[in-house]
Amino acid sequence: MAGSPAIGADSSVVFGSYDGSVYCLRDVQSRDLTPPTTPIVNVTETLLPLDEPIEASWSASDPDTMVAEYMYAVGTAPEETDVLWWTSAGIETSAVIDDLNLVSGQTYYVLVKARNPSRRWSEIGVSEPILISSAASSNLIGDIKGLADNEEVTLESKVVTAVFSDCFFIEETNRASGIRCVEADSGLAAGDIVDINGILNTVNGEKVISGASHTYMGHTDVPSVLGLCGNAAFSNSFCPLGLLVKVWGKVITPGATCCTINTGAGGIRPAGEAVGIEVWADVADAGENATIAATGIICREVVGDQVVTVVRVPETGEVVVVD
Ligand SMILES: [Ca+2]
Repeated sequence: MAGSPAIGADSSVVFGSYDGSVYCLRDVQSRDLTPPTTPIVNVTETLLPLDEPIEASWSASDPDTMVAEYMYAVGTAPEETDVLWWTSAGIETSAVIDDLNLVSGQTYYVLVKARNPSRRWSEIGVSEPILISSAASSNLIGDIKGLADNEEVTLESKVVTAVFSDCFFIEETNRASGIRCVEADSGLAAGDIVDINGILNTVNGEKVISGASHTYMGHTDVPSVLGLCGNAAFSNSFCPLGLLVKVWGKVITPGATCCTINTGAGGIRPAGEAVGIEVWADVADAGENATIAATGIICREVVGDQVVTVVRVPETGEVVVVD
């Protein structure tokens, strides 16, 4: 013989001959011409937080022989292997599939096929769709505000800082970040602790949770008011929108329920934004050039056809004429 014989699939013996041919000897009776059953594929979670591995398990059988190997793959459709190409699991019937570049909001499928000792491959079994959610991956308002619009988001144990008829605002107790929850007539009060679910959106340049629903969890103190001076209200590096703040400024345009103040930031903002900050409150006492201190939520609102930065003063807030 020209070379050592090799043991092939289904116990065949393969060897080369000096006549140039390759011979394969096999017990014809042992050949299993029918493939294993199509694997049943299960995943532990169909709504999976971003950065968590996919945990899948499967089963198949071959009534004539046995399953000699499983392979699994991951794709963005039941027939795709575009995320993870076929990977051998040996005869293991589960895997923790890690290090995939999964994208929140995208749906993925785990595909599994089985072969018997005669190298007959089964049909491909496909899992339920797995939706990747970013919601549970962070409970920080600042992280949530960094997500793309239209994501479903969930936040737990946040403190309500102000309540209005059309919405309310929640904040971290360390005042790092706050956000508007668009739910009318919530019945909540400042200091309530809530869990929130809704859809992240950008409205007037402000990240908000639209279609918000809340679960009341308890009551605590409202976080201390954050003082915002001058340009801080328009900061690019720190987003104050949604926080309970105190601003000081000189009244430029007086009014009964709304006045515009110059906080010292000065000038007309780029992109045609209005000068200064509007204060929405009972400000009838604040005449032109009076200096006021207003405590409320800093946010964005449309006034006329212009988006302006507003401090909305809730009933629990206040406006003080300083000078
Ligand atoms: Ca078979």
